[in-house]
Amino acid sequence: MHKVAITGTGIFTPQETITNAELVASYNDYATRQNAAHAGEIEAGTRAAMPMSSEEFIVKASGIESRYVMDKAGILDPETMHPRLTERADEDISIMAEIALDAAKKAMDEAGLTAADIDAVICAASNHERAYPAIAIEVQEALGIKGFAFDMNVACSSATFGIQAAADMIRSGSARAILMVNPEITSGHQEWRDRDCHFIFGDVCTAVILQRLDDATSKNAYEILSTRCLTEFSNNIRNNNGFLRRTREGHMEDRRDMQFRQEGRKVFKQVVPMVAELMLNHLADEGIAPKDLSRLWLHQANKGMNDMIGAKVMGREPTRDEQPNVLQEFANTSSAGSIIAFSRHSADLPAGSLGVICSFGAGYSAGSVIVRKVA
Ligand code: CO8
Repeated sequence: MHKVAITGTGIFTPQETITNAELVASYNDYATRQNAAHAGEIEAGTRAAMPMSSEEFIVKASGIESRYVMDKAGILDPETMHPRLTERADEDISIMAEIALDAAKKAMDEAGLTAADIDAVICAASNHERAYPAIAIEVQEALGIKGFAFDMNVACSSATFGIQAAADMIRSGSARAILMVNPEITSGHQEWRDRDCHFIFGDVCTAVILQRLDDATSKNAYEILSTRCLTEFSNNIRNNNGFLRRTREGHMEDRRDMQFRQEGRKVFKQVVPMVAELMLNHLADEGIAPKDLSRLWLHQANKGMNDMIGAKVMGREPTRDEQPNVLQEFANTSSAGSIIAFSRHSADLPAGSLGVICSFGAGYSAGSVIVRKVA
């Protein structure tokens, strides 16, 4: 069995941002127009008026202040309320592959690897822009990587599950080095017309290089000591869009259940203990005391969730340095969140430092990756 290390990470960040103030102004404009258009039904009591959103609520409930998006104009236009992305010809690179390439090149640079050094590509994300061919194979082709590639989806936990899949393959010898990318265009399956969730998500892409520890030359390498994944079925985060849509009466209409929806409060209450238990059991089984951890790179969904999970795992309130959040700037970027936190906040730790990358979300699903700084 070979030892495995994360030797490079990269982030693609879209150029446009939406602040809470801009988001709330657009949503409230949309809600006001809807209420005016349906004033008669609202007055007759056959339709509920759409409630207004507020910046204060968003920051207090989630900690999110801003988000990056692929198309600001379409999302903020009260006539559209979703991104408008230009259709591309089959011969042109797809948008998920394009942003994955940007992040991948940065990760490969940090690892000091070229395409010739990489044996496989995994595209792990919470949605894919088409059924087939796999986005990962398109990325593989564009980079000139030999070997194989595949897509996988475990919602917000896709990156940690992807790390486990890649680490297991490298450990057992079926690949020496693997590129894992997480292109998350959440704005495409987010429901921007629902005030309960319109503030939650942002777009980004992360990339991670994993390779044999023996081959690692990176100045920022982390050995993967152990990985653990967990799933438990729940309908509390759900999206019904899928390939059977046109087979079902009425499913081609503009339906609420074809975008992201959740029971946010239930998710909060059920996922926090599940994730804390997963991390604590994982650490105990590896003989690592929480007091020996230098950093937690947690999934970036909600500041309150992270505060609670961090306190349960560390046995005390972690400092901002021990548990860095990026959600105030990026919002929830699904699987990419914990990787952004790791990418931005891992170079400063000294050799020997221990930490955990952990993501969690729909499924339910949760993944825990214990790492130790090499160099
Ligand atoms: N402005 C003002 N008021 C609001 C707003 C708003 N925007 N939204 C809701 N309210 C109101 C509610 O209607 C409610 O009013 P009332 O008390 O009168 O009923 C009140 O505020 C309180 O609402 P909540 O109980 O919903 O508020 P919470 O404190 O629970 O906060 C959160 C809501 C922030 C959603 C919180 O519950 C949360 O973060 N939960 C965890 C969510 C989570 O982590 N989910 C994971 C989803 S990500 C994932 O798994 C990946 C899926 C795939 C990616 C999808 C990409 C699109």
